[in-house]
Amino acid sequence: MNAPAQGKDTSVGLAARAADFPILARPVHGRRLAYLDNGATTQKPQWVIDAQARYYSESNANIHRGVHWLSQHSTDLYDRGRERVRSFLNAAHAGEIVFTRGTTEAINLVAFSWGRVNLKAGDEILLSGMEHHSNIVPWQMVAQQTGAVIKVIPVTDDGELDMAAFSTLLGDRTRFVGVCHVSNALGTVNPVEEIIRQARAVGAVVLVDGAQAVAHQAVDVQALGCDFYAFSGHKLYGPTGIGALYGRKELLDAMPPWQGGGDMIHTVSFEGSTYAESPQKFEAGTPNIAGVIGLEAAIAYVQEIGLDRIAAHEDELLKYACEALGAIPGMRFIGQAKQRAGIVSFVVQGIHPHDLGTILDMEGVAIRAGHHCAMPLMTRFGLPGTARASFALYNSRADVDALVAGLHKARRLFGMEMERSA
Ligand code: C6P
Repeated sequence: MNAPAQGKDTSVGLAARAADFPILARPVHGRRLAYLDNGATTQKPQWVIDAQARYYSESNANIHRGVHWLSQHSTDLYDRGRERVRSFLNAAHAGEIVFTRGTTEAINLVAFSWGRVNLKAGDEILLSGMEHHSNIVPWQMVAQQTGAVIKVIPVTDDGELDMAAFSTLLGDRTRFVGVCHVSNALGTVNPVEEIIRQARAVGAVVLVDGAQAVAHQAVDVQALGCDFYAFSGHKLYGPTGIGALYGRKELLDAMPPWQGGGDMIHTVSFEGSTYAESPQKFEAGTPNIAGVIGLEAAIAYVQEIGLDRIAAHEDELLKYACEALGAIPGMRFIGQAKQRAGIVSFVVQGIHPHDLGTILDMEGVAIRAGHHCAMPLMTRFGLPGTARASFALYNSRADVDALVAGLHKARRLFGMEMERSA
C-alpha cells in the first residue's frame, strides 16, 4: 500500500484554525478527535459561541414589539443578521431573506406556500435523483394534495446528474425543479447554473438546496438566477435551529403565508386578517433571535477566512483522502463526479458501513454511516448505505490519516488484513 505522508500537513494553512473550535480539543474514547462528520453538522468556533452568549447576557429582548431600548437594540441586531445573509448570498434585497429553522423548513415553506397555490393536477415537479429527503417528502405531500406529478432526473454511475435526460424531462408541464447544489451523499457539485437556465426557459420555478454548498463555496443567487435557495446555519459553523430561504421578491410577494400568528400580520379582526409584507409574512411568532445572532457571527467568521481559501483547503484534503483511501483493498467509492465538494462516500467490501462507523468511533474518528437521508439514491446504487467522511476548514491530513488507520483496523478485526509489523 502507498501510505500517505504521515503527519506533514501541506494544506493551505487552515488546519491551524482548529484552535478556534473548543470541542476539537476534547478527546473521544481517549483518542484525539478526528471530526469528519461535517456534512451532518459543523463544529462551532468560540467566536460564534461568544456571540450568542453575549446576546443573552447583554442584548436579549423580543424584537419588533417593544418601544424600550433593549427591544430596539435586539431588533437592530436581528436586522443586521438578515443583511449579513443578504450580502452572503448576494441577494438584491434584505426582504428576499426569510429566516427559517433550517433547510428543511425553508423547503417546506416553498412547498406549502408556493406549491399549494401554484400547482394543479397534471403539473410536473422535477426533482433530482440525489435529493435529500427534505427536498422530496414535502413535494410528495404537496403532489398528493394538488394532483401534481413528480418526475426524477436520473443519476449516472459516476454520481452525476444525467443532463441529457434532464433536458428531455423538461417540458410545458414542468412547473417546478428542485435540485441540491451539492449532494450530501456523494459530494457531487451539480451544474445548477445550467439547470436553472434550462428550467427557467420553460417557465419553471427553481429551488436550489444549498445545505451542503454554502460552507464550501461562494454563492451568488443573482448570478445563479434561481428562484429559491435554502441553507442551514448549523452546517456553516453556526447554531442549530436557524437557516434561511432566499426567494425572489416577485415570488415571495405573491405567496400566501404558511403559518399564522404574531408578527406576520398587518391587522387582525374576527372577520379576517391582513398580512405583513415579506419577509415578516413568513416569520410568524417570536423567531430564533439568538440563532440569527449566531448565524451572523458564523458568516462573518467564514467571510474573514474567505470561502476561496476554505474551498482550496478542502479540495486538497479531498484529493489526499481519495488517494489514501483508494489504496485500501476492497475500497469502492460511491460518487466519482468531476466536480466534487469535500465529501467522500465509500463502502469497504465485506464490512457493513455501520460497523465501519462504530469501529472508527472507538478510534476517535467521527464519520456518518447509513443512507444519509437519501434513500432513493442508495437504492439507485443498490446499497443500504455508505460510510461518509465530510470535511470542514479545520480538518487536516492528520484526520485523514486517522481515518485510514481506523479502516485498516476494521479490516484486521474482520480478519481481512494481518497486523502490520513496525
Ligand atoms: N443533511 C447529512 O448528514 P436540515 O436538517 O434542515 O439542517 O438539513 C437538511 C438537509 C437538506 N439538504 C441536504 C442536501 C442536506 O444534506 C441536509 C442535511 C445531513 O447529510 C443530515 S441528514
